[in-house]
Amino acid sequence: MVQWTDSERKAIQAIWSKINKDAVGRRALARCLIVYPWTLRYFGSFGKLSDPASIMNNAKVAAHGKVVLNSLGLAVQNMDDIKRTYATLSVLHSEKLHVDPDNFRLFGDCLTIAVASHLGRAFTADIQAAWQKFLDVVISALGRQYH
Ligand code: HNI
Repeated sequence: MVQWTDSERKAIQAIWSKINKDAVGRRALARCLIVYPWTLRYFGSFGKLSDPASIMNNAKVAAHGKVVLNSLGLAVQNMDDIKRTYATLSVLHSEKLHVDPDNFRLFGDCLTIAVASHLGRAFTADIQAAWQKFLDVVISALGRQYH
């Protein structure tokens, strides 16, 4: 099981309480779709995503970014059991959505950039260290049911 220090727990809770989840979710997902365009293939039902502006302004991207951030909120609330928190979601991404798990890391990088630009100077290196550890655990849990 992953061990968390008190300061790591505090850092994750602090990040979570400070960010605007809807804005960060939308920006992170939009950035992922723009920077790594092969990820667009999973969102064929989202309508027009043909250029950066339409991706940024797509209401379904915004709604889905919110869904993903709400889901990450569950991990924040269950830091000691992230693996089980994401067991069903991992099966869904693997068996139904057929999302290549490498994309979780790419999305994670976009999320870190969105969080960093939202928090500015408050996103210090030690806060980032805790955040990266948290993301690693999330990404590993989401990839667990792949075989
Ligand atoms: Ni993901 C649906 C959570 C990364 C493609 N995804 C979901 C849902 C949640 C979720 C929650 C809704 C499930 C349901 O309806 O029961 N996704 C997460 C999380 C991460 C993540 C927490 C990473 C931190 N998903 C990704 C990535 C991709 C992705 C990186 C593809 C590049 N996800 C999808 C697709 C759907 C989806 C596609 C279905 C969307 C829809 O509405 O049709």
